[in-house]
Amino acid sequence: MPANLTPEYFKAEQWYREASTNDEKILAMERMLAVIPKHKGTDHMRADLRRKLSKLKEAGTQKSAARHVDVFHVKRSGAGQISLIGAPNSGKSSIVGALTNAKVNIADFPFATGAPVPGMMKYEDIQIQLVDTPPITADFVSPGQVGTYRNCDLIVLVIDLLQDVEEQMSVLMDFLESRRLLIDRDNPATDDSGNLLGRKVFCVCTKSDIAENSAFEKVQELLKGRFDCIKVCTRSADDIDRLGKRLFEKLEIIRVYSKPPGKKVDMKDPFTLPVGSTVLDLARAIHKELADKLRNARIWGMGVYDGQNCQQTHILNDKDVVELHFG
Ligand SMILES: Nc1nc2c(ncn2[C@@H]2O[C@H](COP(=O)(O)OP(=O)(O)OP(=O)(O)O)[C@@H](O)[C@H]2O)c(=O)[nH]1
Ligand SMILES: [Mg+2]
Repeated sequence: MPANLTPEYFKAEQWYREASTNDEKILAMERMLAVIPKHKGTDHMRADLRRKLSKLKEAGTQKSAARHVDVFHVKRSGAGQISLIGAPNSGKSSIVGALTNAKVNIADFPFATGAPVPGMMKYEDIQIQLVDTPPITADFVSPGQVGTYRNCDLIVLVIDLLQDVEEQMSVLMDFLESRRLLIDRDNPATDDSGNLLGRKVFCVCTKSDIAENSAFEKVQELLKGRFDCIKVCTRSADDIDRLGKRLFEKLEIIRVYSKPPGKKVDMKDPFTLPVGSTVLDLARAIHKELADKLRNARIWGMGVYDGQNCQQTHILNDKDVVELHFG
């Protein structure tokens, strides 16, 4: 009996083929099993997939002596990690080069970048990590590249306004969707440990200095408000400043300055926490065990009067100064 495999299945199979880590292979194979048509013609295939999946899971629990270096796993640094995705020549390296000190290769030919290149962007008093990546096309994705996106906090979709925007959007969205890198609020995909597979996405359109405005309008139309989108010229200092600020906002983090009771606040080295974090979350970030002894806090900042006494559940704002009191 024919297996009648679907395009969705083939995409999951491609995800499996290009996965370089055991965890990513497990995710892809689970997806293959979830979307494979279930009838007599696929009985053998499904049994085979289940066998391979349990082998992968077994291998995942054993400590492997021979560790291979995965160039697509970029060690996190700073207050957040942002990875770029885009077509060849779309301006990814130009963005990372303009915002960070990374030694990127900017070139007027496609496939100039062959491996991820991280760099640090200074935003006011914190550092944010940006990761330049090789391009993605309909026919080519570097093996292991999916891992770079799985590891980050925010994916920046780079769209070149001089190339066919519909084609770029379709290739990139297809990649993100089929690897479960998009957040589905109604049905959030997670791994076995409950970690979310989807990532936040922000869209940056390049070459606004020479492109027609209609290209940007087309991108907005295609996005249908799904993600925010801005257009930039990567050679304009004003645009680059504006982009840095938007990237910080899109990470959805706050900076909080801890002040020891009776002492001056150190405004140099803030803690960074997700938006929505409470006084208790801050205490946990500072010291897990001390957090149990947290009594209350005094806060200077937005929405409170200076030195206001606040409970553990009080939600902090960006740039709050917090004095924690332990009992
Ligand atoms: N006019 C103009 N040119 C740009 C802009 N951004 C990038 N470029 C040019 O576009 C070309 C490609 O830029 P890169 O940053 O190397 O593109 P990439 O996406 O890293 O390319 P790959 O590594 O091959 O995927 C270079 O010649 C850049 O100078 C822009 O905003 N305006
Ligand atoms: Mg590049």
